[in-house]
Amino acid sequence: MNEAFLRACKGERTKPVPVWLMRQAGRYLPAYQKIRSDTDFLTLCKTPELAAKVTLQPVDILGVDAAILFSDILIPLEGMGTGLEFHEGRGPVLNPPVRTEQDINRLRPIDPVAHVPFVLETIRILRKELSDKVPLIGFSGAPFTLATYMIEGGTSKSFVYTKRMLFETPSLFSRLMDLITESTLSYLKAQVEAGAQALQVFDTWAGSLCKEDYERHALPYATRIIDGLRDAGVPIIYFVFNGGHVLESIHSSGVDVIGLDWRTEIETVVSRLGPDIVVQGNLDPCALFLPEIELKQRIASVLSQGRKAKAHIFNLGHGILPEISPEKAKLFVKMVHELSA
Ligand code: 1CP
Repeated sequence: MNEAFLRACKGERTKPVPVWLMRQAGRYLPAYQKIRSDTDFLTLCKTPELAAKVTLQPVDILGVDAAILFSDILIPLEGMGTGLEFHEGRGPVLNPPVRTEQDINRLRPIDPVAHVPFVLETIRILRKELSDKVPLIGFSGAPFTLATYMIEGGTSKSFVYTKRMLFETPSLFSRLMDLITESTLSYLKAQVEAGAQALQVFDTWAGSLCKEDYERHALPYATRIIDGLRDAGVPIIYFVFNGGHVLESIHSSGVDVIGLDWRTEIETVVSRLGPDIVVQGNLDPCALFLPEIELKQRIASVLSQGRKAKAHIFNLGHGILPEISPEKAKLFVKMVHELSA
């Protein structure tokens, strides 16, 4: 088994530098599109054989150094009692949204074995299929990001209902956050028990908070998850999208690996947090539109900055876009490997 990814997570400098892509299973791959053409997204997530199959596609096609479970951060919310639908072109809809005390009262903590057995079964299938290949990453949303979907009822740009609850009725907000945190913790523990070898916690929308609010309303809950998984024995990656203004706070969570979007250069991160950090990232996903020579220069630049940290896992700064060709994604992985060999 190729252990480069796990070794880098533990702070070891590796040659070559391991690479995987956020959203590496998805619409940019014709093999994924083929399965999606007659299976809706939720059915795909809930059918272990199919979810395992699409998880393996980028491993076989691109040659990445890690697999990430095919699921979605919103899947466990349905287990907690919210409605969940995915509408083509409009994204996720959680109906009715969670905005009042009565709404919170209808929710329950997740019981992973009862509510999301298909996720655990997908992980078990994958560990068998991946045994001689690459490690498997499990994941969840971070509590703040999950709360935004519950409270807004879907995706949002301004997070007005979330911020309104957090400012107007902070005790209600913290009650919801406590419930999501406990559920996320048991959800991630169940993933590790089923076989996940590393975990990534996605805080996609926490960057919409200023530092003070991030430290009060998002970080403590993410930290509780990181602390609560200490004994599980797997490395944790915490990815805050658009989190350049809260790097010091993220670092204070004690997380093993800091996931970075493309806005903050790794050398800046190292100068702010010191060289004793493990980083993951952080090429702009749109850089895959560059001609080959310039793409190579960008990758070389990220790699040379990564050498200033204790260890580096290469990734994009956010999910790969559906518009990218599989050939270009494959070239990207090859370039990272060759330039860091
Ligand atoms: O086939 C389709 O059209 C569905 C598109 C799709 C896919 C492929 C969605 C809907 N989710 C996923 C899979 C997914 N989502 C993975 C699988 C593993 C992999 O990386 O290959 C992961 C890790 C996620 C995580 C996820 N879902 C995040 C966090 C990461 C990020 O992108 O910041 C978020 C915010 C979501 C919510 C979500 N899922 C899907 C949509 C359209 C959205 C909404 C995004 C938004 O609110 O703007």
